[in-house]
Amino acid sequence: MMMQLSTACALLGLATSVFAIPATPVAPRHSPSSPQTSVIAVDFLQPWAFAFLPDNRILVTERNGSLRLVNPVTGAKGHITGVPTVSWAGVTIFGQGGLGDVVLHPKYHQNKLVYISYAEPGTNTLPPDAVVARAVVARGKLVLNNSGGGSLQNVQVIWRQSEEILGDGHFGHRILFHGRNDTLFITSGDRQQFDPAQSPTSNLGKIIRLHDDGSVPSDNPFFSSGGVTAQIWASGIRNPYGIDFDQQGRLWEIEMGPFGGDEFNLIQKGANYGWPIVSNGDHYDGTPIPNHDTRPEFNAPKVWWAPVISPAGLIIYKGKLFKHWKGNALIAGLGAQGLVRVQIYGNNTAAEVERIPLGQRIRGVREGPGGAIYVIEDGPGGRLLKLTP
Ligand SMILES: *[C@@H]1O[C@H](CO)[C@@H](O)[C@H](O)[C@H]1NC(C)=O
Ligand SMILES: *[C@@H]1O[C@H](CO)[C@@H](O)[C@H](O)[C@H]1NC(C)=O
Ligand SMILES: *[C@@H]1O[C@H](CO)[C@@H](O)[C@H](O)[C@H]1NC(C)=O
Ligand SMILES: *[C@@H]1O[C@H](CO)[C@@H](O)[C@H](O)[C@H]1NC(C)=O
Ligand SMILES: [Ca+2]
Repeated sequence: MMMQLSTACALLGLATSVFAIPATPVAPRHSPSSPQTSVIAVDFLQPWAFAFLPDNRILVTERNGSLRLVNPVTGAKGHITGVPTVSWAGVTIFGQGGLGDVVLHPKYHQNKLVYISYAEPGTNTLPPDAVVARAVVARGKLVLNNSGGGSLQNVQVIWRQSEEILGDGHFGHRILFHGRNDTLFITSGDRQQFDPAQSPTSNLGKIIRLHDDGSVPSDNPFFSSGGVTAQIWASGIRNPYGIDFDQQGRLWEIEMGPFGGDEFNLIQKGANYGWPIVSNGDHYDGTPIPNHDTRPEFNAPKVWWAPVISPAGLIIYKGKLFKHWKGNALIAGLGAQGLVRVQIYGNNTAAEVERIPLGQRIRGVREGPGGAIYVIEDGPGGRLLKLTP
């Protein structure tokens, strides 16, 4: 209305001030694609993941092995001690590893169990100073004190990647509990080794499913094979940084592709997603990789990106606050520097519908209390932000 008025005034060559301005202010309108951003806490050291406690405080992981406890009202950041020593290459934008995900057990209110993933230092020390590591998942009991800190106690590793590897790439290591029961999904990256993603005797390059204590559920697709094969839920996975269920119970995953070919996959029990035999991207040295459509026996991504978005986190939004986003995938993008919103249609189709720019590499995304969306920025000095419509 103001725009029309001033435009009319300009056209007529009149000063706006000669007109009475309506007393009722016009409410600012925010399209769903430009959410309000508020800063919850600042200055994390390469944060990677976060999880909400029932009292709305927030656990945040920092790559060097620090687990922080954030008071969302004051922004204060306490320390949670008891995280085992992690393998971390130091502050770099592109180095991977260190402390990774943090997730509460579905029955946290009874058992206070918190699950973390991290790169565990290896035992092979040649060459000297090399990073030799494997991804692991551990759980411990969270004991909080009255001064904004606490400790993880009786920490036990419940799962390990089957090989320790020289280098700090492609750990994956996101953790997701099935909402209604105590099974646990772990994304296990290929550690830049390619072929293990197709090997049934390696748990690299796989989606893993376990009970909450690390034992293997008897209804896993390859349970009767035993060993690490029994842990496998899906294979042919590259560098998976996000996993979530939708409200129909379908399991979705995102993974970083090579040069081109980031993927949004519908994960099905026992299926093979083709890495490294097929990909819609190419190797970094330019060597082509056959596209997904050349090998229909491998499940193709529902959405893929070239140029890449560098997907680093995923939720399927289930809240009511962002009315039009329910059931959408929200993907944290490092390269995309914001959120990528994907709409899922029916059983078999999905498409990107918009990008929400946030001006920084975004490492993680979670739905918080009341349906607000929280994101965490990558890198030294990363901030935890809250988005509302
Ligand atoms: C991580 O780095 C921060 C900042 O230098 C330091 O305060 C903290 O103690 C470090 N954590 C670990 C586990 O080394
Ligand atoms: C609370 O826990 C933190 C982290 O373990 C510790 O630094 C702090 O001293 C503890 N406070 C009290 C009062 O025990
Ligand atoms: C537990 O999760 C698995 C995998 O999604 C499912 O097959 C099973 O029915 C679930 N059980 C319950 C009780 O929800
Ligand atoms: C989607 O899949 C479900 C379960 O397999 C099936 O019952 C339903 O008919 C499918 N819907 C469409 C639109 O294909
Ligand atoms: Ca694939």
